[in-house]
Amino acid sequence: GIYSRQHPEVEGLLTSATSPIFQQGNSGTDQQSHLPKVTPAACRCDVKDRELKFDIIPNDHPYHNAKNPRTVGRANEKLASAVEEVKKDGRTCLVVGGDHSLAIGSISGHAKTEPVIWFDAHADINTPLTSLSGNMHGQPVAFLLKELKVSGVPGFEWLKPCLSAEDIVYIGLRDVDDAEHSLMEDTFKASKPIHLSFDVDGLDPPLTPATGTPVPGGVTLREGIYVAEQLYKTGLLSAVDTVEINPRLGKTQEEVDSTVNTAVSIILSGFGKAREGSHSCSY
Ligand code: 6HN
Ligand code: MN
Ligand code: MN
Ligand code: MN
Repeated sequence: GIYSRQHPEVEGLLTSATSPIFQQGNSGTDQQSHLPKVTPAACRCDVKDRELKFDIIPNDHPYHNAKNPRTVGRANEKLASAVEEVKKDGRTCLVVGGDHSLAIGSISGHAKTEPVIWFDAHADINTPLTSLSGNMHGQPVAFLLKELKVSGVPGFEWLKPCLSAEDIVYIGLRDVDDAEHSLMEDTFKASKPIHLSFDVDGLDPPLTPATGTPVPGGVTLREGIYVAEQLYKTGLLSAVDTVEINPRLGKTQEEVDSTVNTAVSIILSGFGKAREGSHSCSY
């Protein structure tokens, strides 16, 4: 049965209840946390709780466009050691936080950190020089990347960037600043040819009814097209499979047509069809 496997031992680090600096947007307000407690019964895991407390450093003046650098930097230093301890213990580490700037400490403390899946509407790759908001939650990826060489930020003397651009996969991006876009184009220069093996059953079943092993809860057409468009834009897409399209399994002509049309739209996007209209430059 699905419960027969070993359930992980988890250590939960709660960073936000008493840590205003890790609340959404480093607002500095002292709200109470309403986060539910992770209980062993809820997930059948052996859960060990730990709460981290952080100091607010007075007179924490901005460093270029990085707000509260010393407070955020030292809090992350503490978080990094805590995560390191959890991993030394062989447990799975769950950090429950507020502000995404905590990823600097969490990812650095987790020594084996590649690959990182950054699931976010935002790229969080602003540097203290490019950020328009000054918010640290828009900058953690830049602090972590070796390529971007962010240095000299007070509070972050301890930090050694531990990620390479090839170690990060972004999912969900839909609000990227202009400066972030340029940073990403310069940084994420993939160099190897890419092979896309696209099984249409990765999409949500109503999109491709004429396929053999549909599974509910798939990717939307918009998301699928986006993936294909982005791969095209890398200029490195050198082979594409589109598979599991089986017209014989369509119950009506309409089901066959919609399956084929979906596959065709994915293929077209992978080969350069842009929804905003085709033009000569790729951006
Ligand atoms: N997040 N790009 C914007 C900024 O302020 O740098 C938004 C960042 C959002 C950060 O995902 O928590
Ligand atoms: Mn945030
Ligand atoms: Mn984020
Ligand atoms: Mn975000």
